[in-house]
Amino acid sequence: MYWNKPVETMEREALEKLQLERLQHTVRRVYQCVPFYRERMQAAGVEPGDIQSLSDIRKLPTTEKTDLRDNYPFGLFAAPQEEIVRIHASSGTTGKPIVAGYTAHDVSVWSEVVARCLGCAHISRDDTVQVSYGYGLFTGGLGLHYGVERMGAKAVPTSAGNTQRQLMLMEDLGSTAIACTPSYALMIGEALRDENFDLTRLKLKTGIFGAEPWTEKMRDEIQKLLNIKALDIYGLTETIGPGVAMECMEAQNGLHVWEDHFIIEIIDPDTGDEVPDGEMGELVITTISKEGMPTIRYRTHDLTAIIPEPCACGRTHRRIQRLRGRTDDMLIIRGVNVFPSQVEAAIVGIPGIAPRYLLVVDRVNNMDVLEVQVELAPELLSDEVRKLEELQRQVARAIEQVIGLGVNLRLMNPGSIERSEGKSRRVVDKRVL
Ligand code: DLL
Repeated sequence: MYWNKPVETMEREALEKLQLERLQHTVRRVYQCVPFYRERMQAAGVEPGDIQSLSDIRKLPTTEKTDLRDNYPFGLFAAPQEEIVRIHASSGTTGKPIVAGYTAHDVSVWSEVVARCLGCAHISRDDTVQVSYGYGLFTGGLGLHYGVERMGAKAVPTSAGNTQRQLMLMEDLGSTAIACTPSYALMIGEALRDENFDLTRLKLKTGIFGAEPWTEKMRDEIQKLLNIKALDIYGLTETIGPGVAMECMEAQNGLHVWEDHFIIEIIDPDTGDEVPDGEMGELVITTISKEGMPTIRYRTHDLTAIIPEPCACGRTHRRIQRLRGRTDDMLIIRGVNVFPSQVEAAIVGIPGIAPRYLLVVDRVNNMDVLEVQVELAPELLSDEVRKLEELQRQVARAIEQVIGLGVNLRLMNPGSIERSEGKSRRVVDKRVL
């Protein structure tokens, strides 16, 4: 189901022509309006007129989160303040957040791309979408909300939190879809399971989950607990918010990037060189239709790969693989790279274990130690020491096999790892380097 079929199925050649026009326009705009970009481009010896083809994008300097921090709050805005109608913010690298500004046109583009994402999830005007992402400076709530309204479906702006109330409204209002973080979806699913809730009382059929990394195993778990189809949505404040890319129902494999608004590159995070299609690297995004705060070659620190093959759904916009983690949440423990999502993949599905975990990294006698805390599932709580010891060994082995590193495993009582209604905290790094 397409929201905007002509654009979503556009011939590649026409799409690339449009991309180039919009790229040239955006580069001229930031060169004229944003001293930061002009200075960076001058330092790199490049002018707007040098962008003659899409591959010329590589002549442009990249941008980092620290550039947003250094130009806090409005330094990267490319539209006059009186044209800005919305501000959002997200956590920065220090105490101050990073800020994004939107013109009315930007809000409209954003609603359009989110409406396309909803179409990917087969949501239509007949649907009631419970928006359980946080409303506020975070882009999740309002981003989804505007997309739902643009489509003409019904938005229920519950925001995150108060799970019992979410469930009551879900049943009473007949929500057919929910949009929230995958970890909150799990929390809701667990609440349903714990109450032996009869799922036939709900009309829920689809979930639109993103804002944090998750895994296929977690998808299976959520789909089972809520009896829905769970789809992945991606985006970041710096480039617009949710709606940069979305999985389609047909393939449930990779996220279509709306390439008429965003140009993507995948680079080697160490060298900055482009990597071939299909290879994992860091996603770099250039916004080509934003006015308020365009971002040029923004280094997301998100790891993914381009899926070059056409998709069964007929959309021509290329897909990226499910986001694998961030280059900067990667832990280096005794020289080994460890991703929290690897631990998750190892533990989800082990009988007796809940999909809740926390990595605690410390340095003892100059040696990195990794403690993994994992929650026992409520139904399998056994006080038989022998059984628990066996389970502990089994879980530790499963993790060690995936990450290639010995771990101290702590089985935790059900419910004892901090719950989150937004993004979960998966790592506590106590090392002082
Ligand atoms: O999380 C925007 C968003 C809201 C996306 C709702 C999807 C749904 P930020 O707070 O700026 O924006 O965080 C952006 O979150 O660089 C990724 O590291 C991570 N992220 C977002 N979506 C996904 C996803 C929103 N589907 C950062 N899978 C990004 C993995 C994701 N990571």
